[in-house]
This record gives sequence, C-alpha cells and structure tokens, in this order.
Amino acid sequence: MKLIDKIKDRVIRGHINANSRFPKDLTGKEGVEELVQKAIDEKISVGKILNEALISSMSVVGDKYETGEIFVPEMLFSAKAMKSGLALLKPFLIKENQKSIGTIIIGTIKGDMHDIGKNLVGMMLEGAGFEVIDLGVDITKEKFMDAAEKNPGSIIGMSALLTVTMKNMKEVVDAVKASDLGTKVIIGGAPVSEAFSNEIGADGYALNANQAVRVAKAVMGI
Ligand code: B12
Repeated sequence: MKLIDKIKDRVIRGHINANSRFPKDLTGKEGVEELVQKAIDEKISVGKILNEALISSMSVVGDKYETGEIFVPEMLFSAKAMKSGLALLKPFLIKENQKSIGTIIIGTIKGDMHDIGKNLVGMMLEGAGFEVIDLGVDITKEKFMDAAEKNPGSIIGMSALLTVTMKNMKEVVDAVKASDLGTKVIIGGAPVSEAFSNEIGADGYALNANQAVRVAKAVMGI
C-alpha cells in the first residue's frame, strides 16, 4: 500500500501511533504519527499529506458514521489520529516571526464541538501572516462580541459542522451589524454554503482553509 493510502487507512481506522491500543489488530503497528513523520522525511509535499491523506479520510469517516458502520467513539479515535498528523504538519504551515497583516478571531459556534477544520483554518491564516485569536469551541455570541470589542478592526471567523448549529451564526452576524464596531464576519464548515452566508448577511464564505486566506484578505481589502 502506498504511504499516502496507508496514512489515510490509519486515520479512518483511528490508529494514532504504535502504542495506541485502538484498534486492537493494529497495536504495535505504525500509526498516523509514525507514518506522517515518514512522509515528511520522504519529502512528500505537505499539501499532499494534508489533502490526500488527512482531510480526505475524514469524509470517509463521516460516511461510515452516517451509514451506521461506525459510531461516535470510533469517530473520536479518527479525529484524534487526524489531529496527531496535523500537529506534525503545523510547523510547515506556519512561518514564525512575520509581521501581522491583521487579526482574526476564530471559533466554533455555540453548540458545536468540532474543531479540526477551525484549527486548520487558523493555522493557514497564521501561515499567511494573520494574528489568530482562537476562542475554541461552543462559542456564544457574547464571547465573539467581547473579543471583537477588545480587538478593533479584526475579522470574526466562525465554523459550524452541524446543520443545527449553523443557524447560531446569524445571531453573531446580527450582533456585529447592530454594533458600531465595523467588524467583518467570515464563515465556513461542511454544511455552510455561499448561499447561506449571503442569507445571514456574513461578509465572506470559504469552502476550505486555502480559500479562507483569500477571503480573509479580500474582506480586509488586501
Ligand atoms: C471528526 C468528527 C467528529 C468528532 C469531532 C472531533 C473534533 N475535535 O473536531 C466527534 C466524534 C467529537 C464528533 C461529534 C459529533 N458529530 Co461529528 N463529525 C466528524 C467528521 C467525521 C469529520 C469533521 C472534520 O474534522 N472534517 C475535516 C475538516 C478538515 O473539515 P471541515 O471541518 O469541513 O473544515 C474545512 C472547511 O469546512 C472549512 N472551514 C471549517 N471551518 C471554517 C471556518 C471558517 C471561518 C472558514 C472560512 C472555513 C472553515 O475549512 C476547513 C479546512 O479545509 C464529520 C464528517 C464530515 N464529513 O465532515 C462528522 C459530522 C460533522 N458529525 C456529525 C454528527 C451528527 C456528530 C454528533 C451530533 C454525533 C453524536 N450523535 O453525538 C456529535 C456532535 C457533537 C457536537 N455537539 O459538536 C454529522 C453532522 C450531520 C449534520 N449535518 O448536522 C457529520 C457530518 C457526520 C455524518 N455524516 O453524519 N464528530
């Protein structure tokens, strides 16, 4: 099996590293950590590892959950495995000590605990020169507004992965519009679309982390 396919398989099966006891039949065998490190050492491009091994595996995991083949605990192991791989790629996505081109406050919206996509967007924005203030997950309108008030001229970036929580983004957009802060809001996450973004009056939407950088720069006029 090719290295990229092997990493993908290990994320789907939720095998973090050789010491992990999940799943049982892979105990003692290389997990995502060892294999991603191997891919880095073999000079496979970070973009390829990220997109073809890590990100693409999560949609397979989602499909398996949807069809009842796996349940929340398995999905959680896959998320942990994905995160362990992402942590190894982080230094390549972020350049140190560069001048900030703007501040972005990111967070996953109220009611939602998914943070892999948000973290990735944060890393890419940091890599592009933004100062990123990450509020975490399950973030209320009040917390977003508090951070916006403390950071004038910043952008708010909201993430939602559940159809039931994406609606909560409108509360934040409305609060921003009702204030005189002039803060711009960009949104994203698997169930979110350009049409939804327009519907709730957000300033920008991005399908993925690369686009998020372009959209963040565009709303800042750079
Ligand atoms: C991993 C995962 C989990 C993990 C999350 C771990 C973590 N720390 O994040 C755990 C196991 C905890 C979990 C829990 C649940 N999950 Co879940 N989960 C997933 C899964 C498999 C992958 C998500 C992911 O990380 N994708 C990879 C990242 C890189 O992609 P992304 O998040 O889409 O982000 C990209 C873009 O969307 C965009 N983006 C994201 N955010 C932002 C923000 C901005 C500002 C911008 C510009 C762009 C942007 O850029 C990112 C990078 O390219 C998805 C399946 C899927 N296909 O999405 C289901 C999924 C989202 N989960 C689902 C469900 C139902 C649940 C639970 C309700 C299950 C349950 N019964 O408990 C709970 C909800 C808990 C809660 N309150 O949040 C459903 C949602 C269905 C729906 N339409 O609402 C999905 C779609 C699975 C499915 N097919 O049914 N889940």
